[in-house]
Amino acid sequence: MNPDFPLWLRASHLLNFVLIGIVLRSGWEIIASLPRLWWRNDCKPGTEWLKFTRRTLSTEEGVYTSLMEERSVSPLLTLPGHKNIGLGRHWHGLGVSLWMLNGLVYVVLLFATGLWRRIIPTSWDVFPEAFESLRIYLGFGIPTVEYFRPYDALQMLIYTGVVFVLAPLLILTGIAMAPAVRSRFPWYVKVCGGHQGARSLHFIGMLLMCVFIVMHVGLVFIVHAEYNLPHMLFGVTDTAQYAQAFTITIATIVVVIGGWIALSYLTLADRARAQRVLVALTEPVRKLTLNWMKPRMSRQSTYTEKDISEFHWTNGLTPTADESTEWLEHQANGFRNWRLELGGDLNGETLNLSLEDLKTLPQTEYIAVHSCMQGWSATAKWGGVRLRDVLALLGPRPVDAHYLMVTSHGLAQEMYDHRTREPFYAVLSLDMVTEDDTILAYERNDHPLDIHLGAPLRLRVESNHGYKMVKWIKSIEWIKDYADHGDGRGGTREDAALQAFNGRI
Ligand SMILES: Nc1nc2c(c(=O)[nH]1)N[C@H]1C(S)=C(S)[C@@H](COP(=O)(O)O)O[C@H]1N2
Ligand SMILES: [Mo]
Repeated sequence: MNPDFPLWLRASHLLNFVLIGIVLRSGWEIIASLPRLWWRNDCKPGTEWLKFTRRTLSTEEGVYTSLMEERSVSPLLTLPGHKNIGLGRHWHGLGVSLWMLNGLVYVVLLFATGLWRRIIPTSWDVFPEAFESLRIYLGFGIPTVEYFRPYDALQMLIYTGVVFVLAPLLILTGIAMAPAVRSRFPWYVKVCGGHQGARSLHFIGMLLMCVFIVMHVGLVFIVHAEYNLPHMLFGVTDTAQYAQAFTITIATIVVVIGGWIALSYLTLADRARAQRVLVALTEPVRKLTLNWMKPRMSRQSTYTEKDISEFHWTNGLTPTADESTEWLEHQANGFRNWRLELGGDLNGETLNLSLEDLKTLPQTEYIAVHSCMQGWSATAKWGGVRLRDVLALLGPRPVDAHYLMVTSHGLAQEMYDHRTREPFYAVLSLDMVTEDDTILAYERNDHPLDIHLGAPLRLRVESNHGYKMVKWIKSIEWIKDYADHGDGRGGTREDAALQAFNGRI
């Protein structure tokens, strides 16, 4: 007998269950890193439409950092749990990639086998019929088994909605939050309601998906389970196999949930290993999708003065006396004696450039959206000099120079292994170094850079999240390989297992 539910359908259904758990749990880790949701792009505290924190924040810029907002969630709930947004993001990337691949295979086979006719309604009758089912459910009744062929009208509508509307909505709004996408296709992010619109819609989509999952799983056990479960497990309706199907279903659910939780603890047991493995697994996907997206100057005309935010979040606080007396002296002096140390050992010589020196180079200015990987965003006008123009002062790039390292006067907010705090740094690939919108900014919104935003000079890399954009720059050096610096992962945030080198997502 030909099963109603072929093996591929049952397999992809099971895989979907495993993967959606990874996607949801890692998504919750990400939202826990900044449990506030906005529609407005400037993310001003107090303008959230939803928040999962009681703390009220002042609207004075630069007195707290977004990292302080990160919440620790139990590993039983999120992946991996305990304030690990970076690893959560890696899991999200891996989970989503596999989930989309599985979904693609499912949809292709659905059409190839003609089974799409069972879930996509082809007649308007589906609406009155679905309404009738709904009426029965609302009266705490259950439509008789003849309604299900194998799905009833209400199921068809909901499955079609989940597969062809909700899932694409989640995918499209997820993509809109990648800075690589924003700097290449800014109009697309605007269509999604900006970074915060996309983020909020993504969140609402997630909620709808959760409601669907709870109802779907619940109803499988309530509505004609003696038909459903054997169908789902063995592909045929054989009510004699109900007990067996029931046992296997419950056991599978328990094993999968146990597996999700085990992934959390496995990840937390060795975070550096987890980062290594996850980055290696997701690298091909990033190469295929994001890395070819070269930023386009068109972005500069996409945002106008009107878009400039009232409020700009801060990450990393102004250096204090225990961090850098040197920077404090420069600040007291109006940065007259401040010098950018440009070059590094690999270059042989080091140039010491004053702000005035930098200002003699061609100036560039644009309006761009800043996004922090934690989720907030802000639009500002940045003015400064292109990084590539500054590097040109050094002459040709040393042959061994494959990366550029930018180091701050300020220290990392905290070290992931609680050792003494070290200077904040970031490493850029040659691609990023040469992009039009990779600049050393000395102005924001036509004013000299504010103290908390990195005065006198900060990096802007518009094709990436904020964690690359070193503030209070001290030095810029050519280096051979980032493996030889810090913990060898390409920056303070990467070292803390927060990001993949050049994640751009
Ligand atoms: N020196 C230093 N630079 C830094 C950081 C930091 O902690 N220290 N945080 C980075 C991160 S994660 C972000 S999102 C941006 C925030 O920039 P803003 O404070 O100007 O908004 O700064 C980046 N540059
Ligand atoms: Mo950030």
